[in-house]
Amino acid sequence: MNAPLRQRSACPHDCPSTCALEVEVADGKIGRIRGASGNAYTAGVICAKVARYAERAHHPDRLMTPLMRTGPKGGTDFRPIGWEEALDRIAEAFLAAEAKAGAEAVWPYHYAGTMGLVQRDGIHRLRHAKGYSRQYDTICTNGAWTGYIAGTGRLAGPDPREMREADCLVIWGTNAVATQVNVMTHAAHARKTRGAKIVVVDVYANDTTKQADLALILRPGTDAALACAVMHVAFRDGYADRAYMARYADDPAGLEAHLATRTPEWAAAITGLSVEEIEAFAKIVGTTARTFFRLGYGFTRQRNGVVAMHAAASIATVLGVWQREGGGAFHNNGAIYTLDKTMIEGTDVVDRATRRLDQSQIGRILTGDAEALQGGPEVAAMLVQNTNPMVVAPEQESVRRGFAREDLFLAVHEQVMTETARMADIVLPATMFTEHDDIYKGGGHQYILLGPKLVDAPGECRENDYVQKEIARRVGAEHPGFHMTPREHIKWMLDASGYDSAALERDGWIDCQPSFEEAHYVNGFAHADGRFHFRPNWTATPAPNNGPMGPYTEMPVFPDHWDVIDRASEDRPFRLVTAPARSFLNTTFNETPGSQKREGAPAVLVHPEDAAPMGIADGVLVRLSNGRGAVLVTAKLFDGVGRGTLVCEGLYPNEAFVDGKGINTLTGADAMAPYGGAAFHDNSVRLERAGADALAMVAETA
Ligand SMILES: Nc1nc2c(c(=O)[nH]1)N[C@H]1C(S)=C(S)[C@@H](COP(=O)(O)OP(=O)(O)OC[C@H]3O[C@@H](n4cnc5c(=O)[nH]c(N)nc54)[C@H](O)[C@@H]3O)O[C@H]1N2
Ligand SMILES: Nc1nc2c(c(=O)[nH]1)N[C@H]1C(S)=C(S)[C@@H](COP(=O)(O)OP(=O)(O)OC[C@H]3O[C@@H](n4cnc5c(=O)[nH]c(N)nc54)[C@H](O)[C@@H]3O)O[C@H]1N2
Ligand code: SF4
Ligand SMILES: [Mo]
Repeated sequence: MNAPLRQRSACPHDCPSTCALEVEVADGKIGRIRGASGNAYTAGVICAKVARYAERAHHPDRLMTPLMRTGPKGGTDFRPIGWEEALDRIAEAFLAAEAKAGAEAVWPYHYAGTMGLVQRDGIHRLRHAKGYSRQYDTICTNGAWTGYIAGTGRLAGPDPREMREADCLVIWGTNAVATQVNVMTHAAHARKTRGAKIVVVDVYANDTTKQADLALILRPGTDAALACAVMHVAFRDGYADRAYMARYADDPAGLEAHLATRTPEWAAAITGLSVEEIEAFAKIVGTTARTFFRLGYGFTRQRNGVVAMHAAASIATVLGVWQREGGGAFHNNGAIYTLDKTMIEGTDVVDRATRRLDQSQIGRILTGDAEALQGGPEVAAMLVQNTNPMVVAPEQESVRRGFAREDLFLAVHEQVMTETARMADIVLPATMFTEHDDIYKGGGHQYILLGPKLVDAPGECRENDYVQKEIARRVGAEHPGFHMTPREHIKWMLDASGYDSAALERDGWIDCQPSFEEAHYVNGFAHADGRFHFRPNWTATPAPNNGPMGPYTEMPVFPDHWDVIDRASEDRPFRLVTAPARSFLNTTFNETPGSQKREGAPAVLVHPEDAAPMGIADGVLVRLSNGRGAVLVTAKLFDGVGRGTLVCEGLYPNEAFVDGKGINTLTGADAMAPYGGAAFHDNSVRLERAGADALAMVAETA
């Protein structure tokens, strides 16, 4: 074997860190992967699951040839077919669906299995060129982005590398150790070099709270109450920067008056925190000039999550910390790149009158819900790339029924045989990131990165771009973008957007960090009036929108506890959070031995004092249920969850559960106000010991 070469790449996965990588390559195969030390955000550190990527790339169960289903949907009976036949069959089904009910009967469905702009977003070109149904992306970012933009006017903030220069870092609603490890690299640096304090706000003790000087474990969906109390104390105790607000905020006097009754006592009753904890938090952030709020997604996956994000970001404005290096509130840098995606996405041929179906409501859509279908035809044919909705989408009972429809034609392009692929009529084998060319941009940092093809694809695996183009050719979709290679797409986009494509080839990344003044809103916030909005015009937020939707007319005027969460009740006394697992990335890595070993079997964390009166011991099988369905899972007693809170980490395969029903059986697809989004961590449930029938089922499978 030849000595491995270290090649530059970028992590393709759906993670705010978008790490710059060095990949060992020898004899046409990838080996160990490391973080690029020359990249100032990655700083040589990556997560364990990607470090051992070779496990995934060389997995014996990787899909290697196109397959056609020969047995019932959801089963394991498939036979290999050639690419030509597979693509012909897909095109035939798409043309038939179009002939029968119009192009909107075809719904290309995708998400972020790869975040590469060419391989992920090229599916839009096919969609727009044909007038197929559009997709409204609601499964992940909507709530968080809308809440942040409502305040600042723009999805961008202080240079995330400034976390190193902070004296207090507030990690709010993100389990960064698990979901974006690089935040912790910079936090640890600030602690070591400056003695920075780390505060973590979450609903249970996890690997990130372990790193905290102050860990605030609150009730799910109550973050805005905490934020209000912190701002109340800031006004009360003189931490509020009135001069800053006079220059940079819309209505500080109105906010102060509104907060008069939002005392720590008031917030303690809502959040379950003690008054002392709230006072201590307010004092730390109020007396530390360089306080950096790193706001995550987790706390926005609540029905009031948009309001919570806006409330948390508002603290930075009340304190005036935006002005300083190492200060401000950061969530995501999506707005800094302004890339021209005309050729990749075919944005020049999009017809905005074409319906835009809500990604999270795929269950309702596939089961014929008229409202979800927006009055249009039934979905009759789909191409799925980069996503595993049979596990990740809410309201699984209807998702399963929808995918089981005999009259639905489904093509799934995948790297492994997911539960979604098993529902397909045609399965196509996909390349992994080291096997194709692509370009990436960081959400949690400020780089554009190149991920070049490093090795040949195994078997007959082909890239997304190929599938998009070959279907396009067969269904008569026209666009110049179909005649460009991925490399040509990358160059065209960079040239059209004013970036130096040669520099990207040479250096592997481009640092796109805006100036300090712009990133810290020194010349004003991004709203027309140049001010941070404490009282947002919720339905004018420049977020991508289908809306407004959800109970948006009832949104509070100022930051407040908005009680629209799925409240605990006598019938459903527990609040279930479906937090991420450290060694899976959504369902990606479900199949790799290293991740399987670390995560074991699904379990629900229950506070011992909640469990005891119900006779629930550690390791017993319990039943979680609500109006949407029921899940059987093992209880794990843990005093790091609050009373009344349950946490089920991870997106395990459904089949990892005793009766094959995964955690998203319990989550809802109703749209969060004002622009939609799925509230994955916002579920009231009933908890009980599993009945005799369930235990018999376990005995049978044992
Ligand atoms: N290892 C790993 N990494 C991942 C992922 C993964 O599944 N596994 N997923 C990737 C994806 S797609 C995304 S979008 C990001 C998301 O990454 P994050 O921004 O970290 O968001 P979440 O993973 O949804 O949840 C983070 C934390 O929010 C907490 N939380 C839930 N409800 C509340 C609440 O009401 N208040 C507060 N304060 N906290 C709450 C959860 O307990 C959890 O610890 O991570 C990415 N990275
Ligand atoms: N209960 C609960 N559910 C959740 C969440 C939660 O916190 N709790 N989080 C939600 C969030 S934030 C998100 S973003 C969604 C994510 O949900 P998904 O986007 O469905 O994420 P994955 O499950 O990782 O599935 C991605 C799939 O893409 C495939 N893939 C990767 N690269 C390529 C490629 O180049 N080509 C092709 N064709 N396929 C590829 C992978 O093999 C994998 O099966 O899940 C959501 N679901
Ligand atoms: S931390 Fe995130 S971006 Fe970095 S290697 Fe792991 S999954 Fe990829
Ligand atoms: Mo996500």
